[in-house]
Amino acid sequence: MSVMKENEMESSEQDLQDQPQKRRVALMGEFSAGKSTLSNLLLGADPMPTRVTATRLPPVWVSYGAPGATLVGHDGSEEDVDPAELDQVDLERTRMIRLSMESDALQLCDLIDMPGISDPNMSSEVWQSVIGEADHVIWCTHATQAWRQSEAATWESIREMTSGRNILLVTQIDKLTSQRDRARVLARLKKETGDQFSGIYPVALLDAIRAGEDEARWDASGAGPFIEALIEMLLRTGLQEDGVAVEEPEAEAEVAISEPVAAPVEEVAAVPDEPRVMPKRVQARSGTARPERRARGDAGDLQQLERF
Ligand SMILES: Nc1nc2c(ncn2[C@@H]2O[C@H](COP(=O)(O)OP(=O)(O)O)[C@@H](O)[C@H]2O)c(=O)[nH]1
Ligand SMILES: [Mg+2]
Repeated sequence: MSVMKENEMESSEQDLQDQPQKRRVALMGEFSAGKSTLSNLLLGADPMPTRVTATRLPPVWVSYGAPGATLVGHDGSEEDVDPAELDQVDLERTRMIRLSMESDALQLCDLIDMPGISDPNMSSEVWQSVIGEADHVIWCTHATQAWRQSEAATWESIREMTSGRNILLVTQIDKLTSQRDRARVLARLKKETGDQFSGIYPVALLDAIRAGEDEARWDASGAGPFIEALIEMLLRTGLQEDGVAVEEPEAEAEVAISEPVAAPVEEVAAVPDEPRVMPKRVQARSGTARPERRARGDAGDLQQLERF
């Protein structure tokens, strides 16, 4: 079930090569909301080749390719670096770090892990220069202090720059231990953000990463509905000839809001009545081998999630 047949892999790669440009997804939010943890979940590994202890990093732009690291300066200069030295990145000079790795998710999109929005040690110019290049934003808001004033204000200032389809991820939902609190936070977020996001998804990212083969834990993490929505978002967006993402009309105007994931263990204990296939990593996969190029937005047919 988990291994892609070789011909499917080739056909899937061909589809992806046909795409003029991959979508670029920026992960944004306050410091410590869970952006880097989310990137680990999506990539199936930490994109930082070594343990980088620096807490202040410029935007980290991760693309598909042989493992490597490059520093991009504000002056446009590019310098390949030893990944082990990313710790010593000079924030004054470096506009972003570009990393490449061979992760399935990166066959679908590039990921940009952005610095925290209100980090007093980092000028917002550092990330503002990069956000304009993103097509979509996954905004990570910490469940216990969700959608602070600073988040609402920053989002207001940048959302026009995105393609219009963005996701609000309510991270660290495991820290709200009652179902009632979870429902309350989600209701407030829905009210305060209106139609500014395509969907609002509560997730426990560490649980999702640690779920392993534990299906109940994976389901309880809330990661499944979020990843499905993300893939749908990526496949739905068309590109104009100039490479600018345009939105195809939405089927439903409603903002998707996933159910608050079940709180603590006793509620999770029920055996899910679902097939033994769960999304674990984002994976490009073709349904049937067809020589001609597939229509965009043909999400269910073109890609599906599969757990390794
Ligand atoms: N309990 C819990 N902790 C989390 C979750 N996601 C991230 N964390 C922890 O929160 C801290 C900040 O996460 P990080 O991804 O570094 O945040 P970033 O600053 O937004 O990149 C780390 O210690 C993570 O392990 C979660 O869903 N639940
Ligand atoms: Mg981080």
